[in-house]
Amino acid sequence: MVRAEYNHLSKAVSYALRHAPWEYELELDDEGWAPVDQLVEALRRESELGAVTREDIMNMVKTSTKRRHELQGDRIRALYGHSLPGKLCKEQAVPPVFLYHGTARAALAAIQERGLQPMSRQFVHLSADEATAREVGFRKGRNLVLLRIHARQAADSGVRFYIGNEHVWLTDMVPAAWIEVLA
Ligand code: HQG
Repeated sequence: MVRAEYNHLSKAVSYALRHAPWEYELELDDEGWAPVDQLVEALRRESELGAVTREDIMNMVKTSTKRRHELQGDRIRALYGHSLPGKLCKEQAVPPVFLYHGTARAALAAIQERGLQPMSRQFVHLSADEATAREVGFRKGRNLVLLRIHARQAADSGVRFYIGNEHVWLTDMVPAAWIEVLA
């Protein structure tokens, strides 16, 4: 597989590990891990990627800038983004003072009323910095709103936070009281 195909591979791996492991006959444990060999076999069988190898997966994970996946020994997992039923066990962590969330301005009124909700995913996704939050928000359209989350105060009041990767934090939900509209 050539490097130009890694983006396609990353999306296929994300789909299998975040959303539909059963389509690939993959068994995830309660932290979202699956055996790499099982994933390779399943991708060969089920996707249009052709002859995916273990080395392709390892190179894709190593060179990806978004760090969507983590490899450990013979296993692999998605670090965030899951929509599977049955919430994964994530390790709780103390968040920085502020985290950020970029989203469509059209969602603002509902967010101010109900807080940030996980919607179709297991967790609400927050960004460690404003630039990342902007990128995330732009996926929802050009008219974006940037929110600053008073994460440490929220944590002190009992909201649980978890690390996705160095750019992505996860939480169960963020009450409106901890959400500040920046721009
Ligand atoms: C919005 C990508 C109305 C929320 C990204 C968001 C990220 C509400 C949308 C990762 C709401 C859910 C996740 C409420 C939240 N009322 N709308 N009460 N509460 N929302 O895609 O955070 O490229 O599930 O603002 O980079 O946009 O796939 O979440 O707009 O890290 O690796 O509901 O996915 O990563 O949208 O993105 P999403 P997200 P990958």
